Amino acid sequence: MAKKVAVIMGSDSDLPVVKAAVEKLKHFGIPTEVHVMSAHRTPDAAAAFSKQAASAGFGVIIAAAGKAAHLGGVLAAHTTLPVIGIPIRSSELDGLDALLSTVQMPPGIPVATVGINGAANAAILAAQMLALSDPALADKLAEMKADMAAGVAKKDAAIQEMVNSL
Ligand code: RP5
Repeated sequence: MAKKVAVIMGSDSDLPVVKAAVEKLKHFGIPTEVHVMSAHRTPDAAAAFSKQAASAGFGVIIAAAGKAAHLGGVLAAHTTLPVIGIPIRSSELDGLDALLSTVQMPPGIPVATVGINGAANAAILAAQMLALSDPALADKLAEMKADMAAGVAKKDAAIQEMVNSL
């Protein structure tokens, strides 16, 4: 059975950013669950979710949080599933606080951290992890890369045309 992805965010105020990850996962046809859980406000719920995630059929956990963003680390502490962190820009420090809190994990408990507000990349990385054992998903990712390359080639052709007309 296809593995699910859990998208956990520290607050519903993170949703406008996190939505891009959910949309991308749905685009790939990956079964996805989305929850609000906080490392600080609901630490027991976050730990309990992470502990049962593997047996509940999840293959990857995405954790999105802002400010002193410990959610990815707390979830990673309680599972051997890969955890991808999205640092959210929700503070006076423009997300640098969340980036460092998410990425600077001690040895033994990695959180694969994407850029600040990098929700789409988190979803693509999760898809790439699941694609290791899902050839159909790997095909969809290859198709996405081919579409991107075609898009760049089209832009390059337009630039050539514009430059030649100068
Ligand atoms: C973090 O604090 C959340 O992930 C959010 O980015 C930030 C602010 O949360 P709210 O006060 O908007 O609920 O834990």
